[in-house]
Amino acid sequence: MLTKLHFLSLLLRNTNHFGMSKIETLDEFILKRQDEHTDSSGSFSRLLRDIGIAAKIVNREVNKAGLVNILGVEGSQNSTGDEVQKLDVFANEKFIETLSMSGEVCGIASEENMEFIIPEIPAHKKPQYIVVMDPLDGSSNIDVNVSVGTIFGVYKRISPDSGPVQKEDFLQKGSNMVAAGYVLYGTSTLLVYTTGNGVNGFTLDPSIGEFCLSHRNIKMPEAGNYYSVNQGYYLKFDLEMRRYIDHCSDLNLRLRYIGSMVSDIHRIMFQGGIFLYPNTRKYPQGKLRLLYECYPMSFIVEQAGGMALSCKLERILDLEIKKLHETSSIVMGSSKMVREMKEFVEKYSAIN
Ligand code: AHM
Ligand code: MG
Repeated sequence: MLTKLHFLSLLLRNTNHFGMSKIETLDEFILKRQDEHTDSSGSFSRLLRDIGIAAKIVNREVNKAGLVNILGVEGSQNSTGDEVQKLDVFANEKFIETLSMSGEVCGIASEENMEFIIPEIPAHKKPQYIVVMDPLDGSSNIDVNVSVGTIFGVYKRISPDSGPVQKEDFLQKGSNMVAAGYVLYGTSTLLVYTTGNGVNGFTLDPSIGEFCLSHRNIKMPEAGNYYSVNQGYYLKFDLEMRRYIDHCSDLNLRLRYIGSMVSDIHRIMFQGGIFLYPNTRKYPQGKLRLLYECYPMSFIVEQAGGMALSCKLERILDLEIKKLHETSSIVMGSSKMVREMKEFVEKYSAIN
């Protein structure tokens, strides 16, 4: 018979009496973390849970996209001039809708909207959280059934909560983020997030419709065999970046470039490597958006033990931001490799 003590010890080991691991869902994980903070109001936990719900809705749509003919270009252009596809619009709407209804968010900024959004807030609530997001990253992959992702970051507002949020609430450095995460809609759907205390990953189990803890305390290898860059732009990169890319090739590193930052970084999170989106002639300030892409992904990468710098060798999380849709060059990934890239840039910029 299962004694009380035996039962407790199994519980502590997170296994059942058949010796199988107990599944820990995202909601359970969030609640457990919340219980560790006695002063917590639960607002942040509810916000994270709602992000999980929106991700499940988008996942459902991503999976059936081919069937319902939702694929294809909608015809409009997003704020940075890229073509907007139907699934981008859908994902954007679902995230905004879910976050707005949660009552835990006082402002949302999305890569798909020129301006930030102020949700309607129930009279009895004074939410403190701001969410910034790229609802569907890597949208050029949608039509061909290749992985896409969602990126999100969470800030606390800094303006007085007696009135609506202000632009300054959004234009905070990445180092002020209180949480960041991504969802990868790939062969499996994964939600990976950090609140500044390590990184954890949850895989969606479609049979029960829950994100289940699958990757506890993710640590990125210090180095790896992969580099990820759009090599097609090689001639448009600065000399020092070209030299570093030559070096990666000399080392016989494997080039992998999916064209979805979430997917490319996800590989590096587990297998180690380096991801680069340098400034080019077309994008002299880089292409990737600081607020929606670079800050959140850098926060996650640093929390996993990696590094994230601009091509001017500044720490991404310390960069000042002046516009919602500001872009930056970025190099991120395994710490040894990013440090080595830094040495290359220092060496070759000294020569010029
Ligand atoms: P998106 O958010 O509009 O999809 O664009 C961002 C994507 C990144 O995921 C990816 O790293 C990059 O753009 C790919 O750009 P390129 O096709 O210029 O290599
Ligand atoms: Mg993007």
